[in-house]
Amino acid sequence: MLRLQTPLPERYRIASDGDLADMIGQAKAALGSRLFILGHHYQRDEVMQWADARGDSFGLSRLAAGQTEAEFIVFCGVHFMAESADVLTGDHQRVLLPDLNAGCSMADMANIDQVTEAWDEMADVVDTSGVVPITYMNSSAALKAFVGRHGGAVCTSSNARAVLTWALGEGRGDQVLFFPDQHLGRNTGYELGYGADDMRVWNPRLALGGLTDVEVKESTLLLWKGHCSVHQRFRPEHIAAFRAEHPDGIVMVHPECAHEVVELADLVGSTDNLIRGVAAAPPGAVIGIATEIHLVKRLGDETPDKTVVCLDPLVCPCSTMSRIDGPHLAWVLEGLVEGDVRNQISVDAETAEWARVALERMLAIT
Ligand code: CIZ
Repeated sequence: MLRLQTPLPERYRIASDGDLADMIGQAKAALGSRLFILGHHYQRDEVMQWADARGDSFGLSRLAAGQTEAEFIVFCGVHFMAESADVLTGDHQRVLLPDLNAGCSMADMANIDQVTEAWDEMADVVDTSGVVPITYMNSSAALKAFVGRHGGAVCTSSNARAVLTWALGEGRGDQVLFFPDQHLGRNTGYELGYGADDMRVWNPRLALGGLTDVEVKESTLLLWKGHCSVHQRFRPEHIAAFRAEHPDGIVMVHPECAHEVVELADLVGSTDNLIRGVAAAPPGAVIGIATEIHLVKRLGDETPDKTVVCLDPLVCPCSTMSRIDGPHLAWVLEGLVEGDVRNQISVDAETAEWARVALERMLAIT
């Protein structure tokens, strides 16, 4: 999705790291409790050092909602996260994203027009009152609102199992349309005991998702053809190479990885679960992780008694998350000090209302 970030004035572009640190530190001090900075786990250190709280996308949105005193929430994450924070915070609070180009390629793989079209096409083949739409947290507010309106819910990588169990529970649904990440959907489906024949990929570029009427009718899980560019890079060969070098090593992977990677892991978990997994590993452990590199590096730095390495030797940063940097953070904060609210992310009232319904359903389930 195209979002236009204004080029920064020259003083930010040419500023040294030290100058940027002074600008950010002074603006933060001037704003005091009016400001709360959130840092996603995938953020670079130069930004993370200023965060008042760290977390995953949903954890940070909940933290934002709990910061009722803060007038300005600066979300150092990506666009869909700032939208969720806006949905969950009060009307007196404003959420800002330091760089509007910080999107999420996976979230952009399913848009509201495509999902509405898919739903209408499905309705020609099955009774959609028995289909529960589930969207991963990593999706636009418009998609969260869509699932809210159609009796579905949001899920995160920590609670996908509980949400899918709910969706396919007695009297609720016989089928799930899951978007945008096919891998999280498939890995969770296998965890729940479904087989390959129960799950089919819905390709939004093809009529009826590229499936026959019978395939649509017979699938329990229809998995949107979307993926995370970072997690999809990990391959079984990476795990084989790590295990050859470290026979006692521990392999931890994120459920956005392909199933053939997930089935080789010792621990499969969301960002928060991976962090807990590293903390729980014995001193001296060598841990190979399949997730974003800034998080892997930070885990290594913060647990010096363990060796933490990225399973992909070519390193995989979340390039959109990395757009948030010192110059953009300084520009947004100095704007606030001057009374100029830059890059506010605002979800319209109707979308926010239905997105909140879908988020609240998730909370009620988990
Ligand atoms: O939701 C998030 O923050 C991401 C990107 C993954 C996770 O597992 O928490």
